[in-house]
Amino acid sequence: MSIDHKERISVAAASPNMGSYEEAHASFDWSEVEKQFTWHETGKVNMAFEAIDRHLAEGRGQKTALLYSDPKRDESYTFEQLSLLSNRFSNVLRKLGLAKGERLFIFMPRSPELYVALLGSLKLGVVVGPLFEAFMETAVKDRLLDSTATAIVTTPALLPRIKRDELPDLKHVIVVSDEGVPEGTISYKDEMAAASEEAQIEWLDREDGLLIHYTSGSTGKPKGVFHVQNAMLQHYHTGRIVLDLKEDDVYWCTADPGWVTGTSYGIFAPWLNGATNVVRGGRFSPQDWYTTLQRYGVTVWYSAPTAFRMLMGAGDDSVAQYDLSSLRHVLSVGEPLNPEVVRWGLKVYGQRIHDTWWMTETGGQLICNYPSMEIKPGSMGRPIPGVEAAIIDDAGNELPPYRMGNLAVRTPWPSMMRKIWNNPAKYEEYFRIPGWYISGDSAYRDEDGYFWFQGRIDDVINTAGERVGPFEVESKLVEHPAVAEAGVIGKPDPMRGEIIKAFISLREGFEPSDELKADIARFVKEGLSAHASPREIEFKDKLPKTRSGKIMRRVLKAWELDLPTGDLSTIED
Ligand code: 6R9
Repeated sequence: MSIDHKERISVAAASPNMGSYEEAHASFDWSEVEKQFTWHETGKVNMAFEAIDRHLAEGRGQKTALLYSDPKRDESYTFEQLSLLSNRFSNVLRKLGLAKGERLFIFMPRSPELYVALLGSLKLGVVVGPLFEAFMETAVKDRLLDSTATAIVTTPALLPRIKRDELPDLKHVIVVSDEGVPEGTISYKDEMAAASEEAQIEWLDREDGLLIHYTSGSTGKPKGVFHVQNAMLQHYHTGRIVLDLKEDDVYWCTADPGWVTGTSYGIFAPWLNGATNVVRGGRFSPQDWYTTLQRYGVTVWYSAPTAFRMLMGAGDDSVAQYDLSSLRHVLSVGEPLNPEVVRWGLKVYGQRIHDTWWMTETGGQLICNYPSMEIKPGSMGRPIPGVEAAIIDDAGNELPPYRMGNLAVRTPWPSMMRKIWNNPAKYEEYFRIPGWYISGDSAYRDEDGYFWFQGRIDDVINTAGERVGPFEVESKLVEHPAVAEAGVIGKPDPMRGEIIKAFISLREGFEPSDELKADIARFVKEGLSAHASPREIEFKDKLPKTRSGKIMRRVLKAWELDLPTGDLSTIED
């Protein structure tokens, strides 16, 4: 059985920060969360201060804030050290003449300098645009041009991808390097050495800018999703009740800051809650990740379905060699979490994997599974206290349980995007039904208020009059012993409207064959339903994925139908 609405994974014995879900909802008030921050008294705020400097005054200055390692470096930083380093960086920018509201991009692989530069920029009220290191020339140019960025922090290896003569607004190129830096660029190392450790923090309004995260749409150029300081309410609150962070936690979010998960939950949520934050650079491998978990004694681990599926594919033996007994809370985001993965996590880690749903546009988690809640494998959980979600039709009517429709969220919530840079029309589209944010995801709700993701609205398949979510077919497919990953699309068909086509990558040790295709199709037919069984199967070595690990179904569809693929800047390879 792939999705079983009756299946429950009960609550583990522990004392989570949030007790009963129902009680937390009934008594919730955002104004209580606000009391955590300085603006409560002063009316002014600064994310970098709240995430880092505040801990110095509260006796956590000597506590480890950042545990950084990659195959070449191995370092640790206290909250005080991060405070002083980010002070220095804010002075570097001040000297260059940068001011509140200007856009600075960070284009480099994970390193302590990335985090220092980000925090230092925020101290000055500069709006940060994080970029994946994998971006090529055009992707970098599009984003810098659209946002008229004036500064960028990068490394010598990535420098050639910044076409300065095509970027009239870009004045400052700061290069992080142990060696000298090219003429016309600014040396991070030299400027940091010369800068003072004391800095003037720019006190901001709650609606002042924080980040601009570019995210790709299916058509057109990427959208600059603009977030403000006020988002810290959501980051702090969800860090407490969803990540369940406590004073002694060693927390590891595996996401890169180029993806919103790597900022909201790789930087802000853990540090606003005073946790020790692990950052591991370099490439993914099961051995490397398990070593990281073991070595630091990670207690709370936030990752993505694509990673869990790869770890599952590496086999249970690869887990057994490590001592992962420090783990007490595991979470996932980015794609639907297949029930099979949840069951596997319970078996090999002895942990429930908690799915969380949210988007770049929402700035923070909205629908989640909590430590205090029963998990229904395949469901993304229930709205966080302070947020209302619903399934509505295109006219805005709420739909009854188990009816598939638009996943919508009641506006506003603290970390909601405040604009799409340069594109007010695009922004308005999300709010076309009064009172609601329309996510673009399709889902249904059950009688207990749990939400079940089906696919992006555009991905839902209509075959012989039945609406089929690609996720339930993919979840069945990955239960087949030969299947590593699966992406399912609807392919136009004169008879049936659409037929289901599955793209499949195989696990180690399996070879493509017609017999295997037939066996997989039969497996879905017998385990799920005849109409959901793929009529076509194509084997691929790899499926197209985004940098954040999402299977790009629109690309599969474009390949299949010979259509333009749209923006590919976030594709993995
Ligand atoms: C944080 C992030 C957003 C889209 C979202 C949905 C998919 C994210 C999910 C999930 C099913 C989950 N998504 N979490 N689908 N279950 N728990 O991922 O932001 O990169 O903007 O993507 O990702 O389709 O609309 P972003």
